[in-house]
Amino acid sequence: MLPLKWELRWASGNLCFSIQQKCKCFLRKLPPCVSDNMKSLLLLLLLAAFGLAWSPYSSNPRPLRTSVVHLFEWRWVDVALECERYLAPNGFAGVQVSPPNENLVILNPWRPWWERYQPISYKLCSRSGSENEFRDMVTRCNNVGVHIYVDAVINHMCSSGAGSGSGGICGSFFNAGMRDFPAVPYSSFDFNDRICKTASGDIENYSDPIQVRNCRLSGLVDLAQGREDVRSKIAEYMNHLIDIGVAGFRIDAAKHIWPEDINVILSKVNNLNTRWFIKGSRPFIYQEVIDLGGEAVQSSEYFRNGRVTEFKYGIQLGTVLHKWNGAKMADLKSWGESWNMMPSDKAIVFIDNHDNQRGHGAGGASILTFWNPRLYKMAVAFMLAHPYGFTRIMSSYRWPRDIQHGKDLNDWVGPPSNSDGTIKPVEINPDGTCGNNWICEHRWNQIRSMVVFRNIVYGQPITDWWDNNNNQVAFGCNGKGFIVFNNDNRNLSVILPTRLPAGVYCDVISGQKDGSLCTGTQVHVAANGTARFQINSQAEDPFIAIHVEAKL
Ligand code: AAO
Repeated sequence: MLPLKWELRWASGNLCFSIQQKCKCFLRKLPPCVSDNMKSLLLLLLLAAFGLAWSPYSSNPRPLRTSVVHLFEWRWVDVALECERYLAPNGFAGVQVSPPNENLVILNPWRPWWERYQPISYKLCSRSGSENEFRDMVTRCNNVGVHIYVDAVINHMCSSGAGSGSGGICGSFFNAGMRDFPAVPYSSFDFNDRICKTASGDIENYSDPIQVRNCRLSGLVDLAQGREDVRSKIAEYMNHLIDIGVAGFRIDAAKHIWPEDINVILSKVNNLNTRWFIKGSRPFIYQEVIDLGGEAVQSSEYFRNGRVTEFKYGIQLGTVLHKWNGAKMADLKSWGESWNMMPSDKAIVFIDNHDNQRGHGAGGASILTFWNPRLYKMAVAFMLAHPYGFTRIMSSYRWPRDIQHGKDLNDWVGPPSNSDGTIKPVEINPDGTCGNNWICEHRWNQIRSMVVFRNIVYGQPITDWWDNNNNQVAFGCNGKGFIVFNNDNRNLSVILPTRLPAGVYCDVISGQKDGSLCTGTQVHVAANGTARFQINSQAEDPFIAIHVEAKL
């Protein structure tokens, strides 16, 4: 049975409980003398009294945090600092970190990012840092209310052709040919070689669901999750992370694991650590299943275990913003399930991920990334303003792209690193941007502001949709916020109903509210709730967003 979608939160001084998106407020307008600490305490007591806890579908009952950021290839020491100095103050719910377990060191090509998807053991030891550094990060992030989600590579170990030796990043011995990983330990019995029926031993045909689960993904030795000892070893690894304080998992290559096996493994996984989480809370689970339609394996097979990646989201939204195949933003009026996407409460959504931003996985040319910042910011803003799905923001590093015949020859290049292979720190420039080739999309003002916007409008339906039947669109969030886009080649000037209380609002895209001033554009909402919006088609950021907390 699926849990009800509920939420308890403070909204403009009222304590509100919403269930299935219907909102009821009580304890109306607490006097200003009730401090924020008192409010937090009251909220916690109420949560405990109701016995409400986390589920595999909801990452975070903390009311005001709704998005996670993937800090791809960051070191644990940098993630810890980022939680404290940036993510907590700006309302991020959590961080997806790169796989923390020991992987094969690959020198040819030189330390590709994807070596981390070739496990050698479940020791917490990687280019991002040691177990002690990992523990310190989880503690410090949890202490400021930012939770850590681990990328769990549990479908396979390293490449079958990786040879043998002590080539794990922490020196663990392995013999890939013999399927021997003594540091776990796994032996040849723990792999699917006997039951895979393809000639090569690899997945050869995605129309056959059996080989997709029982054969090797790109030559990676395929664990037999149907076996009790394999299930227990994986659960032991996940429980080690949960004991440390991790809040959930991205299940890598979930498509290649039988959904029943994931279900049994998760049944062996403990509740979250009560040092930070309400007793009985379950880990937040999101499974990486690429289902664009037309293949044997379907996302819906995995819904009982938790959320699933919705890869159609970034592909379709990218196509619309590029205006390809006659697509236009006005079409987004029906954005959501009717675009052939999974139910909103099962979906984890993103504009790009670490694979498809460089041509891996699925997506193709329509995927927007930081390389195309103008459209990318619009896409991320649309995603964060729209209620569909649980949102994940990508945070990348720059690499020397070398695109030939549509393929990036440098798609393998690992994170900014020193000549000995150690990852470079994320330097923060005086203006808040990142140095050392870290892109830090999550720190771009427009994206950061929209993360806050989503927290403020969360749970509200879309209201007052408007479009010009082309690429100028606008919509409200039931009186909590309003957003307007101009992706046309002509200027926009229009008066629209917003449902916002009358007053002067700061556009949080061109600037922000700073005390009693706006650092960017001002929007005047009249007594009847309407406002004039003007957006030049050549503007660097041709969109405007206002919300109730950006009112002067
Ligand atoms: C590396 C080398 C390989 C080598 C291997 C072993 O690159 O040449 O054989 O080592 O030595 C990452 C990298 C891989 C890397 C691997 C291990 O991306 O390049 O291999 O680490 O180091 C499938 C899976 C999906 C997977 C994706 C990459 O279903 O789970 O491939 N993503 C995750 C991670 C990823 C990681 C792994 C899994 C492995 O996010 O970072 O790999 O841990 C179809 C299928 C998809 C399939 C794609 C790609 O997609 O539907 O399921 O994804 O093909 O094979 C259209 C179609 C679409 C199709 C797509 C591509 O868009 O509509 O369905 O075309 O054909």
